[in-house]
Amino acid sequence: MTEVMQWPRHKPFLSATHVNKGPSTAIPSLHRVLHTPSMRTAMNCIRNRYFPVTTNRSTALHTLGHLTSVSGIQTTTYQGFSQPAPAALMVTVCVAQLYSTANRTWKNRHKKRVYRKKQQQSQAVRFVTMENSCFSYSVIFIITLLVLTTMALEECLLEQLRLKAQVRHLEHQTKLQQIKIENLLQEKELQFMDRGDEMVVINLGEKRTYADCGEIYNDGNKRSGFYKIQPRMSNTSFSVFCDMSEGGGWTVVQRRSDGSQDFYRNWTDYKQGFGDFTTAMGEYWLGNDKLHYLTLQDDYTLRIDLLDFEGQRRYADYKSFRVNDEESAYQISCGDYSGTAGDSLTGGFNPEVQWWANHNGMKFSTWDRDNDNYEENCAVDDKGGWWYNRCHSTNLNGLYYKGPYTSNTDDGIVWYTWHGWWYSMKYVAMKIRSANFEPNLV
Ligand SMILES: [Ca+2]
Repeated sequence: MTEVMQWPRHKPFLSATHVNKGPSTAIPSLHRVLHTPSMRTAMNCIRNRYFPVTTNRSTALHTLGHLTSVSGIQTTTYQGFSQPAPAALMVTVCVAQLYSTANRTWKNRHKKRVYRKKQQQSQAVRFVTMENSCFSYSVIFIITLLVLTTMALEECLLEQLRLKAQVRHLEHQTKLQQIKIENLLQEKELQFMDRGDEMVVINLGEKRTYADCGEIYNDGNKRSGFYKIQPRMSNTSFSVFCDMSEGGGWTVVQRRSDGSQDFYRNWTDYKQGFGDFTTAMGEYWLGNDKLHYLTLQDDYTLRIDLLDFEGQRRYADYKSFRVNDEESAYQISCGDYSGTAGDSLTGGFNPEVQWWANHNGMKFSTWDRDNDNYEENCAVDDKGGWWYNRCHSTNLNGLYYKGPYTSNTDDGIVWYTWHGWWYSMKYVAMKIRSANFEPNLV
């Protein structure tokens, strides 16, 4: 009996489950339907022969047409079939259905892959977008930062300019105030000189001994005038003019103001001191012994005030001023210069002239005691008592001329670095104050 193949019509070739699970599950299902060995052989043959790489339905249908035309295969391969051509057609349809299903599954998978790829691309795009956003935000942030920094710098520059302008304004104000102070001081000096005849002896009694005018000032006595002082090494007290201006506490050791006193004197006069110790502008020399006792007790600063006949004032300061004792012929020593009149006392204005113009380290000379470096007697030539060298660049105890003068020698009241040798000062005061002096302003 020839076996006739009956197709199980109550079942579809492929269930939805098989379709969902793809070709790998669909193929065994087909095998269950076509379970005979001969059918399996025939199917394998057809699949290997005609569908090695078939991927779509149109190719399968094309193959179907081809198969129906090759009945030779059907008669040789499917010998058990009574109607070989329809059997081959059924197998072909079955296979075509199988590959169509597989193709759909593949397409679904392909769609999924495409979808996933799109999703990945979309994610990539999102990532790129995010990256771009981050970059944009960074650029905006940097630009904002730069703008803010620039603004801050501009503000700084403006502030700097404003402060500079303020400083210039303050400097200008300070200069104006300094000029005002100088004018006031000059007025005060002129007023002071106008009352030159006034008696200004101030008696503080015997309750306390003062070593110098600084102590008197800091004891509450702020008025300039003659006071009694007694340096610590001195056996006696004496009267001296205390200049309480320019910070106060200045002990005046020499003064020239009007030429009323004779300064061409001997050694003893200069040793003991001479002149007017009562009137406000009295001329005097305090005395070399007193100078020695005063400068022995502390580190003193010497200030020399100068006034010319044009009303101009200048000064010269010397640190560490000291006068030795009589055995050393009242040898002078002084330190660094500062001031506006130039350094005439130590010849610092020209190193080449120091060998003869420097008074620092010189002994005191008078017409009757020659201690200078000159072959003759400078005190005689220049009509004063002084720390002559060979002979001088300042001669503050010289003759009182009224400004420019002519003479055989430079014997006027000379301060070379201001007016040269041929000009005599209107007013001179040599005054000293302790370098440690601190004014008590109460
Ligand atoms: Ca000499």
